[in-house]
Amino acid sequence: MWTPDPTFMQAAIEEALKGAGRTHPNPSVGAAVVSGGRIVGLGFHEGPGHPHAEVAALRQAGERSRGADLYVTLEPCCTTGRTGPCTAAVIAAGVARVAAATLDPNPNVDGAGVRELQAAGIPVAVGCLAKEGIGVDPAYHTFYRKGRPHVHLKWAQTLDGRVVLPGGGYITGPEARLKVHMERYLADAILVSGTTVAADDPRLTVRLPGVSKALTRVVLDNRGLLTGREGLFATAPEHGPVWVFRPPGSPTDGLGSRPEVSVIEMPLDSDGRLPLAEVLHALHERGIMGVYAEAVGRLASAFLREGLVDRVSVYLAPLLAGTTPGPAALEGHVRPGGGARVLGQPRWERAGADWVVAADLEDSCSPD
Ligand code: AOF
Ligand code: ZN
Repeated sequence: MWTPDPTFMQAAIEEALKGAGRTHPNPSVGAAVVSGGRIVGLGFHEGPGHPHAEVAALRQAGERSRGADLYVTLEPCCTTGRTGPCTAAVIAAGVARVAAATLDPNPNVDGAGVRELQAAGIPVAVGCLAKEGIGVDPAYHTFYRKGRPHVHLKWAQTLDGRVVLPGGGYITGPEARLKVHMERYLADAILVSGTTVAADDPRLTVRLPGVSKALTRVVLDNRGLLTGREGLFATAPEHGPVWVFRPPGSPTDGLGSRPEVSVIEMPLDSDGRLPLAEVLHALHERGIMGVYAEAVGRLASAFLREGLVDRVSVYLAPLLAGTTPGPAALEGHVRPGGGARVLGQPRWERAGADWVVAADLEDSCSPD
């Protein structure tokens, strides 16, 4: 074991973030090659089929890789997928030592990459800025470590906790809405309730200047309300598929005739709700790693109560709504036996006139 310098791992983390949101199903990874106390190569993974971060950084460093330290946000892979194993590239480049922020939770790697490097006589330190390393791509880690997708629960509310304005319309301003689109971009799927689709008719697309991304749109249609004529269906397939979860024998049909629309039938639980753990299991099986759940009321509370939320972002607008027709931000217990939930280490951030409070919940993926 050797003691890596967190400054260089931080540089690798910043490099990794350049690929965030576009590497699925691969992780976002960054690497820095350090020689003589300074960075001589940087690289990040741009997505499936592109070189891995280590290979990109070693290429940039060239001959200076020999005898250098390699900092990487994820354990180097030892497998051949769309590209060759990084371990072989690291050994061939003559790297002296390797620092990885975390192990690669992919069961094909998960420590085997470290062992391979060690067997070649390269000291490997794992755990430098581990929490931050996981934070580069929390969805990837949650997907493998918890066997379900990472769930980022988001809602926007007035200062009096209302999520619908008396006259309708957006609660937050344009800066906050831009941030929501950036958060959608980082996910693989957006999840909403059928009630939200019926009430707001949202498109659930990523709308960022110069950027497009097809996301899976997941609708939990407990009551079988959707008809297929909602705006959401008109945007498919360019904006991604639509997956509708609903109980068997729903009152409306006609959703299943288009290739981009899938209906996943699931019996309701004893409370008349779609079982969320099973929904997430179905998403996991279909390869969804990160879910952006735009939910309020009973659905948002149920996600919290069942311990299925990894990150929560509350968008807080300086408005007072008074009596409104919609639900409160949360309805129902947020812990199994009732009681409040404390959001540890909340991050408060301004977005125009609004505030965004974000926190990672304590039952989310812990460092290796
Ligand atoms: C790394 N560095 O930058 C990435 C890694 O199909 P491939 O060849 O791209 O391999 C994909 C797997 O490689 C992926 O499932 C994960 O285990 C690892 N990703 N590993 O050393 C990288 N992106
Ligand atoms: Zn690799």
